[in-house]
Amino acid sequence: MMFSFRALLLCGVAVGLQFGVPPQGQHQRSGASKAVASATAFDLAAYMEEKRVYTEAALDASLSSDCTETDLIIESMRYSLMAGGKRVRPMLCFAATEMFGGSMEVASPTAVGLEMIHTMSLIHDDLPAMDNDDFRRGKPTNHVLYGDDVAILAGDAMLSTSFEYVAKNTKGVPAERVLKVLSIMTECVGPLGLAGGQVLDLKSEGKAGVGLDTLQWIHTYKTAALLKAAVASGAVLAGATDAEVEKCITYAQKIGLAFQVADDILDLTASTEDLGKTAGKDLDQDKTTYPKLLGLERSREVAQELVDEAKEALSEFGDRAAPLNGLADYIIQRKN
Ligand code: GRG
Repeated sequence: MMFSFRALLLCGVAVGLQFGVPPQGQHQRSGASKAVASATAFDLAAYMEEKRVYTEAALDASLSSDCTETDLIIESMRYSLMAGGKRVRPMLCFAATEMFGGSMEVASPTAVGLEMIHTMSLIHDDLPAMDNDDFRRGKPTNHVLYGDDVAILAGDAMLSTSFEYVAKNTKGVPAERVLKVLSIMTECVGPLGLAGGQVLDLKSEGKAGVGLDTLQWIHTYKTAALLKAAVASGAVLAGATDAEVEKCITYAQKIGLAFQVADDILDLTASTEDLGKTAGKDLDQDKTTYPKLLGLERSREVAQELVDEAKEALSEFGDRAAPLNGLADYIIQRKN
C-alpha cells in the first residue's frame, strides 16, 4: 500500500516536474493503481493553467468599489485577493463539479467565494496577534500596507462577501443546492473549521507534549476543512448523490492533511523566496509539526500514503477522477 516519496524520487518521477504529474507507466502499485494510471495520462499542467486563468478573471470581476467611501476597504480586499496564490481551492471545486458533469460557469461563484474565505484566513493569520508575518504570496502582508485595523476589517468584509457572492451569483441550479453549498462554506469557517483549528494551533505553540492526535485535529480543521468544502460544494452543485459527496469528502480530508504535511516539510526545506512567505517560521514559533514528530523522511511517506488513500476513495469514478487525482499529486509535490 505504501509507496515512499524517496522511491518516487528514485524512479525520477518527481524530478523536474513542476506540476507533479508522473510520466506514464511509472507507477506499478495495485489498489489505487487505476486512479493513478488515469492521472498519468492526463495533462495536469494544462488543466491547472486553464483553471488558474479562469479563476483569476472571475476573482478580478468579483470585487469593485461602488462609491468613494468604500475605495479603501475594497482596495485592501483586492490587494490580497489578487496577490497571486496557487488557487488550489477553486481548482478543487471545478475538478469535483466536472467529475459529476457540472459546469465551471455554475461553480464559478462558489470557487470565488472559497478563494475569498481562504484569502480572509491568510490576512488574519498574518496579523501580529496571530502568526505575525509581513510577507505573503511574495508581497508585503495586508496589515503591513493598510494597518491592522483595515486588515482585520478587510478580512471580515471578505468573509461576508464570500457568502453574499455565492448567494447572489449562482445560477442554473436548484436553490436547495445553493443553500447546501452555503451551509458547507459557513461550517468550514467556524469552531469545527478554520477558526477552531487556528485557536488550537495558537494555543499549542511552545507547549510540550502536543502529539499526533492533536496535530491531526488542528489540521483537519485549520487546513483540510476548506479543501473539503471546495470539493464537496463542487460535487453538490453538480447534483452528486450523498454517497458520492461522502467519497469526495474522504478524498478531501486525506489531501487536506497531506497538504499540511507538505506545508510543514516546505517550511523546513524551502527558501523564503521560493515559498513567497517566511520560511522556517514553525521552528521560530516552536510549533509542533509533522517533521518534528515524525522526521522528514517519515513525513514524506505519510504525505504519500494520504494521497494514495485519497485516490482510493475516488476509485469508482475511474478516469473522471483524473483531475482530482492529479491535484492530489500536485499538493505533495509542489514547491511552494
Ligand atoms: C476569522 C473566522 C475567522 C477565521 C480565520 C486565521 C484563521 C481563522 C485561520 C488560519 C487558517 C490558515 C491560514 C491555515 C493555513 C492553511 C494553509 C496551508 C495555507 C496556505 O495555502 P496555499 O499554499 O496558499 O494554498 P496560496 O497563497 O497558494 O493560496
